[in-house]
Amino acid sequence: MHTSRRVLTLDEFTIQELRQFPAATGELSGLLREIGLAAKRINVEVNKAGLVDDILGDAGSVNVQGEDVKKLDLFANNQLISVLRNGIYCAGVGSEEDDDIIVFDDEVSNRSKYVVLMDPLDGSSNIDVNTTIGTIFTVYRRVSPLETPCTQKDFLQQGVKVVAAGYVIYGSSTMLVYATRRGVNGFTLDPSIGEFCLSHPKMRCPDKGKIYSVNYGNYPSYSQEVRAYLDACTYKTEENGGPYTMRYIGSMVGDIHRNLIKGGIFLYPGTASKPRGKLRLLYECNPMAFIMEVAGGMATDGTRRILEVVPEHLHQRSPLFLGSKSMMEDLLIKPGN
Ligand code: P6P
Repeated sequence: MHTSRRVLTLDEFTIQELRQFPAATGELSGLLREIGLAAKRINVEVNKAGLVDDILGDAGSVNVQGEDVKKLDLFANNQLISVLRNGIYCAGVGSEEDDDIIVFDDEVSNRSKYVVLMDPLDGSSNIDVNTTIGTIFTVYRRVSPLETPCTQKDFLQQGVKVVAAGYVIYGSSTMLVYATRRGVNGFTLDPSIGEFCLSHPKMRCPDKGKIYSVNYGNYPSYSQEVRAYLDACTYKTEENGGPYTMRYIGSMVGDIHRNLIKGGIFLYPGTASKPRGKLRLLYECNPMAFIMEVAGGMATDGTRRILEVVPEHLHQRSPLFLGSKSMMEDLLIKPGN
């Protein structure tokens, strides 16, 4: 089928955005294109994971989170680090897969004004069962002086300082979704030309929704307030805005992407044994919260805006509640979630 609509590629879109700001240096656009390149390489391996015996399964190591590292985790991590290190727009990386920040510390990288935080392959426990997984990235402007190596402080910034954040979702199609303060835009990978093409311009999260996403297996260990909210969702009827639908695939990129498009709320609350929950603030909660807020939604840790949390260390965790504004406001009126 011939499509008459001229579809912008990611490169064309970032350059078009750049032309809106003649004073811009083009570094952020270039950084986003580099991330897109790494995503295309990761996509090739993700799409054939079941066919290539040396890419499925555990890598035989455990990451800083105490989770079994999958071979695809390492491949994705290495691809992103390699592209960003060999590029000219990034001074260093903080990754879920590495205990400490990775400082590129060469003459060109030290002149770069951005650093990147990432979860190279989120939801990797789903790889072996062919369920949607994702890459999550966050871009910050450095606070350390240019011409010097980046430092820990460049990464331990509040989410309100995020310059750009996005994810790649490896699902029925592969999409790259990213947000700057100008908006959220989604690009679908067209395998016939090997380019991400603008398919979801100016994405907005519907103010209302009927989807709630949570791991009910942890229900007994949630706070009374969270349980009350989940009970309210479960027993919604047509008379009070329901009925709601519970959808949870155990891969936050997939769950949040669906709720971003259809409207809904995603919850990963803390529990009695893990009050800070499971998800990591800097490279999971903050990027998804930034995207959701730019799209008109809300994101909290149950008591305050996620983007205002002051990070203390690279891998700290946080409870996460985010999604449609009206659903979040229903949740927020419950004190101390
Ligand atoms: P649980 C995947 O491991 C992940 O980090 C997120 O993608 C996902 O939302 C969450 O953990 C699922 O955790 O405890 O419900 O299996």
